[in-house]
Amino acid sequence: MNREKLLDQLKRISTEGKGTKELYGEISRVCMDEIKRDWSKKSVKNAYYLSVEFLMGRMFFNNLMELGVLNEARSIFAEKGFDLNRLEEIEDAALGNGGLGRLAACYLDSAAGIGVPLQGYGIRYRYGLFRQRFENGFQREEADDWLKWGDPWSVRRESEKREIRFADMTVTAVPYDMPIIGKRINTLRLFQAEGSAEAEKISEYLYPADDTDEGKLLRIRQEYFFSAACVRELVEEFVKVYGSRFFKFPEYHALQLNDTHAVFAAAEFLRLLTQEYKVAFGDAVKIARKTFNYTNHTILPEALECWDAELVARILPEIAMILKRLQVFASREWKAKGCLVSDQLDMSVMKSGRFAMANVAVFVSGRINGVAEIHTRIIKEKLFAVAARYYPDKFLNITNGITQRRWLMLCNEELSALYDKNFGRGWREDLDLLSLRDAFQRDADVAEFAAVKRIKKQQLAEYVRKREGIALIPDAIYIAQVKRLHEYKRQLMTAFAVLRIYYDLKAGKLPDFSPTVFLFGAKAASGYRRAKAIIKYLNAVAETINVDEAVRGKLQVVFVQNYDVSYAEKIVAGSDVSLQVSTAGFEASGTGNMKLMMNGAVTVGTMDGANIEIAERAGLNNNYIFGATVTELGRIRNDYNPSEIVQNKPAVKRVTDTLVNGTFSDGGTGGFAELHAALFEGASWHKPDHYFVVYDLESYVQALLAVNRDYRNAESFSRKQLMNALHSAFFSSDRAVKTYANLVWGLDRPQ
Ligand code: 26Q
Repeated sequence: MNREKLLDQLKRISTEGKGTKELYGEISRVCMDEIKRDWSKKSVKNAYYLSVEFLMGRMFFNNLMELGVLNEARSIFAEKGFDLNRLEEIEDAALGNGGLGRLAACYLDSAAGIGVPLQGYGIRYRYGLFRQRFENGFQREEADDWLKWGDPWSVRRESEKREIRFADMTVTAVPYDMPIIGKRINTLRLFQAEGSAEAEKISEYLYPADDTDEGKLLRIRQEYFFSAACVRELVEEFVKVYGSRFFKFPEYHALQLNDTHAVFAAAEFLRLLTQEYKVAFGDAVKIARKTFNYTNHTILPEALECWDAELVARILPEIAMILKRLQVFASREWKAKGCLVSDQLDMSVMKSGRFAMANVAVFVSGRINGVAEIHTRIIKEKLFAVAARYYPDKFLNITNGITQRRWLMLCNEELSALYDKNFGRGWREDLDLLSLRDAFQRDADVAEFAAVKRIKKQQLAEYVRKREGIALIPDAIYIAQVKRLHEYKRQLMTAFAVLRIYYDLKAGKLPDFSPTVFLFGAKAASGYRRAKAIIKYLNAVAETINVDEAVRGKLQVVFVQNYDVSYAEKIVAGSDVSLQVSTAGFEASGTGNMKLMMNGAVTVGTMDGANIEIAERAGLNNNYIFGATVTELGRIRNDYNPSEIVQNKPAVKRVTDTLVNGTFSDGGTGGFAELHAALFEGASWHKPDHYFVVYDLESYVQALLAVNRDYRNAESFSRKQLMNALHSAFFSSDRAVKTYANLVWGLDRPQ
């Protein structure tokens, strides 16, 4: 990379009479010209990350940072009278819903950063995740027209397009390549669907749900579309060089299936090999097992994909045939292993007329991983218990990670500079250096850290003022719960806890209460009624508290609109406390918890997902763990009766009653009553309070009050925060990607 030349080119850009969009395009294009010169050729062996979601966020600042010109570019354009921060207006590339999509982005970033040849394959949606605003406290969704800013960071590869055939139409898959910059420049290849109006629908919208049980034709088309485009490309390129010596294929390719959303890739692979290249079915399966690997991200039954076999057969007859043949093949293998009939049924590829995509993934994959210790244990002992008995060597854990480049270096330049001063710059590539030296733990160091946190809090407050027009209480404890809205994540429980605190404050029961701001950010899937009702409820609670003179300056609740990657960058840097309060056993890992930890927030959380590993590494005394464990919930589940609890605990009843006693209005939608019914009567197939909100509420309130008490001793609280930041190395996605490279992709030798 010729940095000097790039800087020279940047200096030559004139800002005269140009708007944000124009300058964005121009600066990006100058960078792209330089990148194109260095864009890495594929390695001998490559790993491929297949995902329907890549939640990249804003590319601009990250790319300039990776090119090593961000600070200089800021000065260059400041001199010309243009504040580069104005480009913060630019929309994020939000081609993902939440955790799973952002994880894919972090892994691409880390792989490039540490020199692992990992290429991403996905869909170039015309519209990403909807933009959210609140109207009277209700969520309103607007189309995310991210391309209105142009797409200067992609290159269309016209000559590499391919035809993808469905029974009822043929679709052209046109690749767009985005450079992923680091030690290597890898590629994120996103396919756009072109052809008839029907064909183009395939890449029009991202499915805006982070779980669903609906068998949707369009979703199947999307999944097959990009999976097939990817596999066809890899197989055809391979054949050009090696002919049909497919047993060599795994020597050059490792494919990672980001949940079951890309499992059609394996089916297409089997179809191609057996039908177009006449490989025997058994051999094809053998090769697939050395090529494909599967990461499971959720155990929620409603998120486990099962596609109606007839439906699949209607648009993809050959794929349906292949899956049926796989079922026959699998049965034979199981019989030979002496599997019980009930076990065979459990592992079946096809069950009651539906394809169980997770079972397909388990059968055809060489390696299967969960995303945190507890989650891997649960998939091995529950979800895939039978398969784990017959194929124990397939399963392993790889706890998730996040990239410190975006989630520390980019979003917290101040903390990064402080680390540079004390540790030298080496920590940027090896976060372990932060915890090796005890030196950075003197009182003076804690004070310096606290000073940085104060600055980040002010910046966050300023950002919220600009975006929401709300002034946060300065110097309050900033407590954040930012993540997708889902019942199992229990934002409703936080609303109840906040109400409890509010009532106690008003009653004078909390005389030494330190001023506190609760910050929420969350989008609800458009069809998820109860999630939307929770948003309305939280906004109603906020409205009541924020206008009450009795708690002014003491307690504030702010629900920000359109929480996205760019918003997250401000919130993770400027928060004191991270809320990670999912029902034990439900959050596979969580990654927001890691981002907040890395920036020195303490966690108030349950023993769930990666929280357990966070508390283990940062120290239990530096975090606030509360609530029922998986074991405890297992024990009480059958006899659990939330109505009994509220009968004995008037303070709990008082807050849950506000859903139905007119304290707050849901605008006549019935949404609040529905939430109440879900808690005390049950909803859909769930028993009352399926997520144990009522059960854990009391200990949650106590944990929040403990934080509040501890915060009074500013020095010792800052020290807890710093201990979290310094021990976050394990949660770097550099570590996670290295583990995949070594244990899964066979990329342990330098390529
Ligand atoms: C499936 C079928 C049809 C339509 C949509 C879907 C669908 C879409 C998205 C199912 C699931 C998802 C997303 C799941 C997800 O984000 N899981 C999260 O993954 C993170 C990364 O591993 C974990 O940290 C989180 O704990 C987990 O919830």
